[in-house]
This record gives sequence, structure tokens and C-alpha cells, in this order.
Amino acid sequence: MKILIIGDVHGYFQPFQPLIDRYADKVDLVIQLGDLIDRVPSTKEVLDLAIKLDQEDKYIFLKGNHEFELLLHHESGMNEHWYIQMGKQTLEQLSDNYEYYINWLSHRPLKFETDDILVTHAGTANIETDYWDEDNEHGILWDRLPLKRLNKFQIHGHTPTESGEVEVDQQSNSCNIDTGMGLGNRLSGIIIEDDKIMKIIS
Ligand SMILES: [Mn+2]
Repeated sequence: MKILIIGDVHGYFQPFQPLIDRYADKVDLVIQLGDLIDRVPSTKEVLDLAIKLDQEDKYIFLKGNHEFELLLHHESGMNEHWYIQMGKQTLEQLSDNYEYYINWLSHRPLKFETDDILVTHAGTANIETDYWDEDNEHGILWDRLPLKRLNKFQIHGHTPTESGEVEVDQQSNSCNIDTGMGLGNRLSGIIIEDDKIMKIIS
């Protein structure tokens, strides 16, 4: 099975749609690992496309910390840290159909897993506490610590790589595909077959 995994999009419709158009037909499954939203003004277009694609079984959209922040704002009231930085603009863009977007976002899974790979937003930190806790600063949505080596290949994003390229870490048997779209750098993806990287798209 060939799987295309796409990194953090952060509202950049422009490289996101062409990447889907060019590569989705060449694989069996497409996974985006969260942080579709925030940062630039086309969050709405990105979400509209994702929601449309998600009607097909072929697509899986995971939750990132930015989706978590928006849902926290929705459920628990003013999330000031997020709101001031980018939430206000995101909420304005989604205001016409707010409940519809919230409903879809609240159903995003935290992981995709096979016998060979584990895909999450930020990876599994080498910590004692529960890394599946969405509110844990070293949890699956937030971690920036070195990852725990598991018995499978991990693919994650969340922390832009220093090189601006897709980076493989041999020690933890993992791969970071966040090449800094949120900083205006670029969007990347990889095509995996079993646990082997067949192609890097950058
Ligand atoms: Mn993130």
C-alpha cells in the first residue's frame, strides 16, 4: 500500500491543493498530519477542500495543536494566547459556517497506525507521562523533545526542521516532514510503502 503523508499546511491553500492534485491519484491513501488551520488568510479554503476530500475513505486528516486550540476556545471560552496570535482571523474566516467547521474539526483522530508506521502530529516523546494526553505539553499534539523509539517508523510534523528539508532521525526511527510552511517556507510530503520512504515531495 502506498501512502502519501502531508505535513503542516497552516492555511496555505496554494501549495496544498497542487500537491493533492499532483500526487493523490498515485497512492492508495492520503494522510495529513494536522495543523491545517491558522497563520494565513486561506484557512477557510483549506478546510473546505479537506472536508470535501474527507468524504472519500482514501483521505485521513489528523488533529494538530492548532485544531486543539480552536476547539478549546469553542468549548471553554476565550483562549487568549491563541486568539491574539491568529485565532481572531481564523474565527472571522469560519464565521459564516462556524458550527459546521467545529463539528468536522472535533472529529479528527490523533493517529494513523499500521504494523509498520505511526503517524501523529508531533510524535511520541520519551516521557513518563501519557503522551496521548492532548493537553500534555510533551504529548502527541505538542512535543518538541526527542522521540521515543518504537517498534515502527514514526512520521510527524509540528516543529519546522532546521534544514528546511524533510529530516529522518535514525536514533528514534522517525521522520519530521514539517518544512516550515507556517513560517512561509514550504509544504512537504512523503510517499511511504510499508515502512520505506519511496519519494520526498518538497
Ligand atoms: Mn503544530
